[in-house]
Amino acid sequence: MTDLSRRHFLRRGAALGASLGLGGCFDELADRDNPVRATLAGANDLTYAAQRALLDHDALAREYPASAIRQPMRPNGSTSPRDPDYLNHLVSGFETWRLPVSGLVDRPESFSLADLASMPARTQITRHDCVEGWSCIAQWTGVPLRLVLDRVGARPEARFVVFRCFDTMEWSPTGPVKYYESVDLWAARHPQTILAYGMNGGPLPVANGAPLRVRIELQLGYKMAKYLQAIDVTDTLEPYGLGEGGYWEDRGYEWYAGI
Ligand SMILES: Nc1nc2c(c(=O)[nH]1)N[C@H]1C(S)=C(S)[C@@H](COP(=O)(O)O)O[C@H]1N2
Ligand SMILES: [Mo]
Repeated sequence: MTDLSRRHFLRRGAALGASLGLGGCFDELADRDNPVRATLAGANDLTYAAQRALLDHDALAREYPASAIRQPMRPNGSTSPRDPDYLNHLVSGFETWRLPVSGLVDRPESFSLADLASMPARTQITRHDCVEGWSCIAQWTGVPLRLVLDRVGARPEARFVVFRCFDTMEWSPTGPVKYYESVDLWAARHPQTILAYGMNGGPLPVANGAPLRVRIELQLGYKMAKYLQAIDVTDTLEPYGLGEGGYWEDRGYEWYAGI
C-alpha cells in the first residue's frame, strides 16, 4: 500500500469509527477482523516521513462535540502509582509538586500547578486510541507544550522532549523501571499537544495521570505519558531506559505512533 492510499484507508477507518455512533469508549476493536483495528495496527507502518509530508501544524486531530464525551475516561496502564514520592504528593494535594523542565534550554524552570494554570490554556475534546484496540472520547484542558518550551527557551539543537513519569512499571536488578516517553520537537510544538491538568471539566483524576499528563493527539495512547515528574529537552534518547524513546518502545512498539 502506498503511503497515500494508506492515508486514505486511515481516513476510512476513522469515518467507520464515527459511523458506529461511538459516543465514548468502545471495544468493537477487540475483534481481530475489525477494519478499524487493522487501521490502528497499520498506523504503525505510517512512516514518520509520510505523516510529516502529509500534515503540517495546521492539520489537527479531529475534535468532537461535548455530547461525545464519555464519563469517566477509561483508564489504562498505571492507574494508581504506589511509588512513595508520588503518594507523598497525592496526600498533600500536589501542593509541593513541581515540574522541572531542563536540558537544552536557556532558562530551566520548575513549574507548580498554579504556574501552569496561570498560562494560556487550551481545551479540546478528542478521541484517545489505545494500541490494544479501544478508543475513548474525553475533554482535556492544559497548557500548550510549545508555550512552556518557549518560556524555557528550547535551544535550536534540541531534537526531542522526554517525559519522565513517577510510576514504576517493573523492577530490574538496578532498580525500578519507570514509565517514560518522548516526541520530536515538531510533535511537541503541535497546537494540540498540551500538558493537561483538567479532564471532562474537572481536575485530572489519579487514574488518568494526576496531577499532569501530556496529550499528543496525532499519536497513539501510549505516547501520552501520565504522572509527569520531569520534562527533559534533549538531542539524544540514548540515556533514557533502553534507548528506544519510551517504556513500550523499549519493548518493541514503534516510537513514531501516528494515528
Ligand atoms: N505514566 C504512564 N503513562 C501512561 C501509561 C502508563 O502505564 N504510565 N499508559 C499509556 C497507555 S498504553 C495508554 S492507552 C494511556 C491511557 O490513558 P488513560 O488512563 O487516561 O486512559 O496512558 C498512557 N500513558
Ligand atoms: Mo494504550
